[in-house]
Amino acid sequence: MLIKTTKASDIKESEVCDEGVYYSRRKFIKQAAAGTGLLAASSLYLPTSLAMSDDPVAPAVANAKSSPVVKTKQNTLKFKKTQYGTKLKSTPYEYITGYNNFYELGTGKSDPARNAEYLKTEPWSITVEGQAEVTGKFNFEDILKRHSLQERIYRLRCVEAWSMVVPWVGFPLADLIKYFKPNSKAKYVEFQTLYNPKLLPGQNRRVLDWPYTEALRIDEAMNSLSFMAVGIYGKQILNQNGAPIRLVVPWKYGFKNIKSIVKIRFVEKLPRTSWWKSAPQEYGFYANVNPAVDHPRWTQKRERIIGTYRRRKTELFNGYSEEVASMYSGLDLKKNI
Ligand SMILES: Nc1nc2c(c(=O)[nH]1)N[C@H]1C(S)=C(S)[C@@H](COP(=O)(O)O)O[C@H]1N2
Ligand SMILES: [Mo]
Repeated sequence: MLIKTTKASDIKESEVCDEGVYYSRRKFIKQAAAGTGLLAASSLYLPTSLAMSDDPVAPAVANAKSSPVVKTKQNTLKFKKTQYGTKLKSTPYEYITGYNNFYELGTGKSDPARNAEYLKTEPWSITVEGQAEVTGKFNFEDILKRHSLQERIYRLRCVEAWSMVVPWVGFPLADLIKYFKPNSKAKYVEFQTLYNPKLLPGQNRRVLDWPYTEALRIDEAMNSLSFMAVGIYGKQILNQNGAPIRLVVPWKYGFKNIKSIVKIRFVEKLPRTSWWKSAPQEYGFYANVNPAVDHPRWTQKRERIIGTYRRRKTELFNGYSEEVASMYSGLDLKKNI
């Protein structure tokens, strides 16, 4: 019998980047896309960089360093540490702020950092509408004042099969929602990003049906993991990451984590969210991270770890099953993507 012993220091096989497999998968995507005329259409979809650029990571970070990623008025935040994610290894700041998806600031991974200065976040307000006792327009500062800030280190898994670990600073979404006192008709919470093509020039192209819209079931929104982030690494969140306030739902694919929020609506009917609307067979409403459900054009079993040459196995609910699985006990996760 062959007995294999592994030391804790050994790198897991699943974490080693298999360049051959990775590039051939991309080549396949390119060829398949070219053959069906999908290449042109693919600029409308999320995976443009995955399908079309040769090394999205290196150039993104090189560009980020020469662009104004650090705002002149980037305040340090006061926050308390928590137990969330203390065992995870956070992705370096340059990658978190230099490798982004924020299509309103461009569809390339380094575009949001380069175009960050277009967006002005002062003043900022959030309009709250719908099935709630407290509605109206609220200054961002007034909202912020009601919450004490905490740090949570969460995994972020993009539907494009890459991942990061981000030390967010913010407050629980449940605390924000409680203030507005939603009524029993509030089955979903919808969020909208600012619509202003001058401040978000990517909105001059109809890549998506702007404004970017996302939503959660009310129980998902009230889950203890759901978080509103206003900072990263203890500093005010930069525009490319969704300043001044963005959603973080770590068990779902990245696109649910809507940035630069100006509107929150409590609604009875299932809202039509942006990516779901644009390609429903590829991006569902739930968008729960699930290695057993492949994207129609690539596998979701593994993910590239941004800032390293490693890959890891994707985990169901991005590793947060304990906190969230019970919300989906009656749901067929293969059908409800
Ligand atoms: N308004 C808006 N929010 C958005 C996006 C976007 O294009 N516009 N991209 C989403 C996607 S696909 C991902 S993976 C995350 C990326 O967040 P990060 O750039 O802070 O890592 O933001 C999400 N939120
Ligand atoms: Mo994403």
